[in-house]
Amino acid sequence: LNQQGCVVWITGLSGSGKSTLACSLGRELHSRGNLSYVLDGDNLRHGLNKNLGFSPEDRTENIRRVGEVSKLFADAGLICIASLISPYRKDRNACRALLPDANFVEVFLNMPLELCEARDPKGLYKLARAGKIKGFTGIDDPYEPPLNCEIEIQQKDGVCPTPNEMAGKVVSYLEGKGFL
Ligand code: GGZ
Repeated sequence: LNQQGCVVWITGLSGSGKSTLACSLGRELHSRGNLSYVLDGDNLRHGLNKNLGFSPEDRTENIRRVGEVSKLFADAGLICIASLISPYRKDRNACRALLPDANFVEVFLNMPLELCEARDPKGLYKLARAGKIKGFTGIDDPYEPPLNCEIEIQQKDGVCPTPNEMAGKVVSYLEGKGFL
C-alpha cells in the first residue's frame, strides 16, 4: 500500500444524498485499487454512538467521535469517507483541526431543503412538520453551511448530478491533490 490517507467529510441535510455519494465514492475508489472506509452517521448511531440523540450537545459529541475515528483511519493510510449531517460549523472545523489542513476535504452536498423534503426517504420531514419529531435539521434545528469547503455539489439548471458524477468530482479533486 502506497497511499496517503485523508478524510472526505460529506455534510448536508437529511435526504441530500450523503450516504448515496459516500457509497458511490467508496465503490469508485475500490475499483481503482484505493482503500477507503465509509463512516455513516445514521449507521454509527446503532453502535459507537448509540447513547447519543439529537440535542446540540449530543450532535457535537457524535461529530467529535466520528472526527477522531476518521483521523485514525486517515493515519492508517485509508481514505475515510465520513457522511453525517454535521450541522454545526464549529464541530466540522474541530474535526478539520485534528488533521493537517490539506488532509481534510469538506464536501458540501448543497441540495435545497424543498428537494430533500420532497424526497423524504424515511418520512422524517413529514413527522418533523407535524411536530412529532422535535429539533429536526432544516425544520426547527439549524444547518450552518460551510464557508470554506473544498468541494460544493449543487443542482445545475434544476437537475441533480448523478451519484457517479458527484463521486467523479471528488475523485478528480483527490487526484489533483495527490491522494490517488
Ligand atoms: C436530523 C435526524 C433527526 C433529527 C433522526 N435531525 O436522513 P437520515 O435520517 O437517514 O439520516 C439522519 C440521521 C442523522 O444522523 P447524523 O449522525 O448524521 O446527524 S448529526 O450529524 O446531526 O449528528 C436522519 C435521522 O438521523 N434523524 N432524528 N432530529 N436527523
